[in-house]
Amino acid sequence: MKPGDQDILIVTDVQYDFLPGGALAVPQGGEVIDPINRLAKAFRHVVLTQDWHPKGHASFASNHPGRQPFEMIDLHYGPQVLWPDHCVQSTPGAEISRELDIPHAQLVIRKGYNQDIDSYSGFKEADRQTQTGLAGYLKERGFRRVFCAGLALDFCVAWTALDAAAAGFDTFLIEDASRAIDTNGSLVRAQNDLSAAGVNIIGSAQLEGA
Ligand code: VGL
Ligand code: ZN
Repeated sequence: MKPGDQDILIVTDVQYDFLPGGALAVPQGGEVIDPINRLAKAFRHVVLTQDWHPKGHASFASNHPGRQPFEMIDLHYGPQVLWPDHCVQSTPGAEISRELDIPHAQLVIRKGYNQDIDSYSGFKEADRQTQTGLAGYLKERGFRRVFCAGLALDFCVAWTALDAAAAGFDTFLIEDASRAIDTNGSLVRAQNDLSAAGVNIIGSAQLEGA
């Protein structure tokens, strides 16, 4: 496949808190940077997402007395994994890695900024109602195919890909340019959901120029 003008690469959450030493470090998370930099050169069109929570966000275990990170809780919109505090607005951990070499990225979509709603997906928040506006942006610009990579494969990359497919885009997840958290079966669940939704799992070698 050769990326063209109707194709967009969405690079998800390559932020210090998800990288080695970060508050919610994804195992081998740093290994996505080289493949993503290579991929990005093959795409004329790239957007980035940035997890961007207010202090005391509803998804933080620290906000729920007696609860621990990686436990489940019920929030007003349904079940929610509790996380260590991460990607707090304007903190160093929320910064996008300076090792990403994508000067031509066209948009950074911030998500998870509503105090009471998490947002794994770059398209729709965890209440499954609130839109970020990304689908409208991509449609208005005439994109047809969406290619997803980044952190974490089983949360923000998977949910972004699932919502891209649901919004009608032909959707691809680039496996070697993504890494998973894999907590309580989340990776297998994500893989099942992705295949049920018709998301194509590919390797970056299948993309010409990457
Ligand atoms: C993410 C958990 C919480 C992600 C973000 O980027 O996959 N995971 N917030
Ligand atoms: Zn988050």
